[in-house]
Amino acid sequence: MDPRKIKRASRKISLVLRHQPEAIGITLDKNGWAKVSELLSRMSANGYPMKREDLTIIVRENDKKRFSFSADGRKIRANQGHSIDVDLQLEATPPPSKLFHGTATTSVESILKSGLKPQKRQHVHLSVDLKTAAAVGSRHGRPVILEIDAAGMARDGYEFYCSVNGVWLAGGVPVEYLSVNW
Ligand code: HQG
Repeated sequence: MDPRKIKRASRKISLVLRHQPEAIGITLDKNGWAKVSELLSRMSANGYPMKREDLTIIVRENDKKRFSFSADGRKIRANQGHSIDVDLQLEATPPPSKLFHGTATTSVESILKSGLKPQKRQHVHLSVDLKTAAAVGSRHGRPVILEIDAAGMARDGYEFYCSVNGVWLAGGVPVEYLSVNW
């Protein structure tokens, strides 16, 4: 597969495994896994012809390591970012003392009123560094970075999870733990 096709297929797989498995007629189990054989045949039937080797390249070379195979290689799932209700069985993990969230300037007022909410996804996504947060924020417009007092939240009993591709996840961030890093 040429790099353009890999990128196109990768985007579709991200949509399918995080948000809309029905878009190509597959189902995920309660832990978010799809059968590799089913994904390959349904991707192919929906205009994304691909073989097992192509999927291996997509998983291995994805810029954000968005997908993982199961240990036996028969299943695949997205590592984070779901809007559908799946249980990734992540363990609550003590976070670094500070985490960051990049958003658009237009969302700041609302966030400072009601806190960070997961919106359509299962979790709020937090970054360990400013650079990543800025990249995430710029997807939505002119970026602003919010600093999260993760140590304070953890002390107050809030739980954090770290996805296998290094994105920190939380159920939400109340306003008192947020400051704007203009
Ligand atoms: C905002 C990408 C108003 C929030 C990235 C964000 C990430 C509020 C937007 C991953 C709000 C949701 C997730 C409130 C939150 N009022 N706006 N109270 N609370 N928001 O895309 O974090 O490339 O669902 O700031 O790298 O931008 O897809 O979340 O702007 O890791 O793998 O509501 O997606 O990864 O947007 O991005 P999103 P996100 P991938």
